[in-house]
Amino acid sequence: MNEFLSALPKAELHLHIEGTLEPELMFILAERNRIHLPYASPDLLKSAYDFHNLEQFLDLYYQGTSVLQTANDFYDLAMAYFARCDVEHILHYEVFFDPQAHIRRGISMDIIMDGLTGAQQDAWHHYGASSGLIMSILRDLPVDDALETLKLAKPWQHEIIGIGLDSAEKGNPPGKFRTAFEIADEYGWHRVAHAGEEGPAEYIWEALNELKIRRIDHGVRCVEDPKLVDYLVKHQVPLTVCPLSNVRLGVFPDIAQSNFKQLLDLGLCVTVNSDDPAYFGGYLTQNMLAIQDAFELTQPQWIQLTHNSIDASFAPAERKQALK
Ligand code: ES4
Ligand code: ZN
Repeated sequence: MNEFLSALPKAELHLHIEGTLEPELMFILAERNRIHLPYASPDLLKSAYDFHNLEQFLDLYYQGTSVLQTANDFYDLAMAYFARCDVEHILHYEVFFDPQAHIRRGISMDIIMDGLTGAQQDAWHHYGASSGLIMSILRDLPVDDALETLKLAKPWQHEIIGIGLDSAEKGNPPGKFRTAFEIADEYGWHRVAHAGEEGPAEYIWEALNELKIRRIDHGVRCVEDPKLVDYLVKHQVPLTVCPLSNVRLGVFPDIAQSNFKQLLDLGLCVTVNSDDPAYFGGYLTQNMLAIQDAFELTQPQWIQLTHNSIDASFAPAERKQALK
């Protein structure tokens, strides 16, 4: 089964590029940019990853971004993940990036986009992998900050495929960003949002109704509202579920006690993803293996799950066909 899962052609739809920053690369970039890290080695840094919920994790995650200074840094960050995808037979990826986390440190949109789009082009040429960039809005910052970021992204309108909504969910309901999502719609972007990770099922409704999203990131708390489950099943709204993330952030005590199997059995359009693999203990295949350990799915179920990811992607129809 391990070999079967490794060899399956895969797509990944919920991945924060800043969350792929491995301690080793963080040290290399820190040295290159003469930035002091308060740890003596990558191993000591990793052992300081002591978080138990989303807020604690996000503090470390934003701290880690300080080493990303030049377009070359963003290129190296993305290329390390893309190379990893090649090894794992991940042939299509839709990657979140958090411009606000960089702009507030004085890094321009051009630096970020030059690096990321350069890596995308090379991934296509070297690995034959297709990809898209989803600009994610930090929901714990003011709406005006989001609107300003959208203005800065306008020159890159055609290099970006979608808008997302991430960061601290509780107390930051999706509806607050309605205008931002309307502008993204005018840019021709797809719309997704983190909802129902730590926040209630109500936030999923709000993201669907007010932000007009097409795909829900996480969404695992949908089971708390049977009417919502009915709606999601009926319309086959995809959920980008991140099993190891959910355990590391305390959404579930462990994979076996997560509701992954329940979501599948309810007939929801589930996809498996890695979220922030450098922090949560595994890339996509590792997430699939963890699910397999806990729930012993069949090969047809896994084929269905990988097809769900391909179908739920924003790749053109011909590309989806080629991926299956
Ligand atoms: C995130 Cl797991 C998660 N949730 C919300 N925002 C995020 N940003 C990066 N990882
Ligand atoms: Zn996420």
